[in-house]
Amino acid sequence: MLYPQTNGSRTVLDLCGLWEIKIDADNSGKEKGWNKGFSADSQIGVPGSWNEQLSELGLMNYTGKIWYQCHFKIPFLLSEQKKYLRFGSVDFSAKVWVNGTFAGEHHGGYLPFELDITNLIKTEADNLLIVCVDNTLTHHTIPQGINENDYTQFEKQREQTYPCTVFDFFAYGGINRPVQIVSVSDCHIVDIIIHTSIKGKNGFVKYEVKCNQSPDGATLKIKLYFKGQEIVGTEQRLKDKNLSGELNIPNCNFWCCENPHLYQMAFEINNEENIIDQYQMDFGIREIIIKGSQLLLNNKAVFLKGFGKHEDFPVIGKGLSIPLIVKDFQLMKWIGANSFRTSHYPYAEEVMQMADKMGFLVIDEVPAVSLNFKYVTQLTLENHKNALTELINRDKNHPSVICWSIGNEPGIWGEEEANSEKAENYWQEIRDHVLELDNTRPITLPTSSKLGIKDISLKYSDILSVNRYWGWYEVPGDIKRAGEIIKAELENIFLIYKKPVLITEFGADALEGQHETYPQMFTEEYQTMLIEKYFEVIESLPFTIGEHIWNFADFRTSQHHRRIILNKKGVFNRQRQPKAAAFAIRKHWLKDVL
Ligand code: GCB
Repeated sequence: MLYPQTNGSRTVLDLCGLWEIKIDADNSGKEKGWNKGFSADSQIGVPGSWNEQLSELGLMNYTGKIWYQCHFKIPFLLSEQKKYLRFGSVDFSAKVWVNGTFAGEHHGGYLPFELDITNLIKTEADNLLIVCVDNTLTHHTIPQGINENDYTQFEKQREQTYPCTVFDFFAYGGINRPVQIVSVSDCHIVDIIIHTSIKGKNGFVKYEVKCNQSPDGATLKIKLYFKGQEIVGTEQRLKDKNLSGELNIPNCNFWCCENPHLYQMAFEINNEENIIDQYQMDFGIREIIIKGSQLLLNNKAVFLKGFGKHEDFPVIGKGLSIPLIVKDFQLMKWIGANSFRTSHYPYAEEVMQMADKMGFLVIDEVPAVSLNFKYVTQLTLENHKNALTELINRDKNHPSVICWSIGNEPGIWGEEEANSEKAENYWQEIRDHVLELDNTRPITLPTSSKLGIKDISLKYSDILSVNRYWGWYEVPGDIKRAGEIIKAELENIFLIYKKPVLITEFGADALEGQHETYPQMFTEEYQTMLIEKYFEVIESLPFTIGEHIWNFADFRTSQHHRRIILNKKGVFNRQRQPKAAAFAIRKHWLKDVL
């Protein structure tokens, strides 16, 4: 899916701002005709989660439907064009009406979708857009939901959170990313797929352009630029709706962390003298492969230094904030990181653009977090595959994306179904699905210590990702012992699977201002010492390809006795101020340059 862009033939209209909402606690909105308009309970900022914005209305822990409405007008000049209504993400499902007529629906959060509304809008008058947002999760959704009875059934009452979630982050609801109308010519480019490879100093760019039509006499022009200079160009007849080719760039400037060179590719559909459609995109030329136990970027081994993160900030929840994205990247550069994982769901498109521009390597994760295989059905599988299709469709052209993460910690309660034949078939099918969509990037599936080295999901990973909390949940307070255990465990994992090992999570909660002279959990010193111990172990093992600390910043979770409002494993607090660990990490990761 293309990122929206305004140019000579495309216009993006922004519908963000103040919208109105009506809370549908008894699920009667449709019956009452709210799809045709309603008298509002409140205003709401879009994009932005409803929870903290409207906690005074009782929405902090609200689970269910909320109806959104806004009015918009379309410039008369665009009346001849096709119009798509595009949502960056609605968490977790949306039903949409335009001027009272049903326009479509989308299930699954954190990913964009668009609806063709050309025939539903009026160019001469006001238009009414209604969206019914539902943040309910079930056993079959991705991420999976959980209810009170499940805890009882598993005798896990002490694990129960409020609101109930199987995962350790807050399930913020709402229209969390921008809403836009993309106006394009009748004949237009629908998608572009780019695959790059390198040989010596040459870069190779394979492209595939998908159009919605192939009018007689139309051609597609492609030009490739570097720093404003045209490098190569080609023009082909648009005989078919799909067109592909390859460009060779001698003396190519490869994309890498230190020099994230970006080329621009400009596409243009022409019909005799007229330009019908245009699209321009940035991309990087690089190659990522696994060789033995190493991860090679442009034939050079890379070691991943970074974090698992979250999209989470006071008031906006999971709502898009561009300044926050900029700040987080500045902090990641400051601390010496070169990579991160989009734990546990796809992040905003602007995050991926920043990663491309700033040379970060991204493990891009689908929101299949803590799948409980007791409840997994064919429908779960379909939803999971669908989320992967949408993720890969959205992020396939980013040079920063080096790996697809197909989930996180299945079998979180150690249930036997997680290591069953059913689970094996499931992950095989998911893996095949990803490879069908993109076989140019490795696949991973971070595992937890619950099933340990016996976790069958390790079989379905090209990179063995392990989340481990020795020194925290297990052997709490004993950093020395934690170091010994993690070392032995990593050695065993490598011995069995002989694939590169990445520690995707390790860390400790730390309350800013808590100090001690001896190793005391929750102090800033304990967090620092534990992270340093893991660095020492990980970096002593030749088959490891990186260390991702959990977490970049403190983040909100559902209520549970284990959490003091936030998960405090951030090396920055929720406001992005550094804890003591941040300085120690910076000193370590930047030891060659500081
Ligand atoms: C994990 C999960 C992550 C949690 C973390 C923790 O293993 O992957 O979502 O937040 O542990 O802090 O407990």
